[in-house]
Amino acid sequence: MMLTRRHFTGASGLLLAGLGIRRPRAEAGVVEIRMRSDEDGGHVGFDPIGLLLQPGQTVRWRCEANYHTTTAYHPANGGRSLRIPRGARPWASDVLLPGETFQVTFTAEGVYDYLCEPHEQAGMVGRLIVGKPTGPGSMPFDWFKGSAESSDWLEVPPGARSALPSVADIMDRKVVPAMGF
Ligand SMILES: [Cu+2]
Repeated sequence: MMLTRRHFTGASGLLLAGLGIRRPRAEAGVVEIRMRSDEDGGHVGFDPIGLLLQPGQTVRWRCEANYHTTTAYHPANGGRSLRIPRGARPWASDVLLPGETFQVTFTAEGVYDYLCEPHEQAGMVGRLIVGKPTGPGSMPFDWFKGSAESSDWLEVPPGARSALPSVADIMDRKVVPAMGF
């Protein structure tokens, strides 16, 4: 998995807008997920919230408003429970401000659940499926209970659980847009 941190693209976007050139949404093989917020920050989310990818594709998260992170559910990220494929490298962006991006290239097949640190409790979470819907992310939220190695892992909070689209919904629709924007 390849990580690229904090690209600031606001200036080039303004420059291109000034020249009357429309910047392409993303290059081939790169899929964008918008990190959204309404004006008062009362409603936030990843858009799309659910996405089916092929191995080798890159996701680029782009902060559009407010401030956000993209952070994998993984013990390395604050002791959270493992909800990405075993052996896949966990990611955790810094806080991204409007115009900033963070990208990850996905190779291992399976389900990847992730969150926004400031807004996890508010239900700002997302689910990616790379190829086949397998691995810890495809299992119930309490799958790790009863094992010694995972006794101190944190469960996904209720507000985040209820916000995540189902695996079946993502496999069926391929792109699940955020609601309410
Ligand atoms: Cu957020």
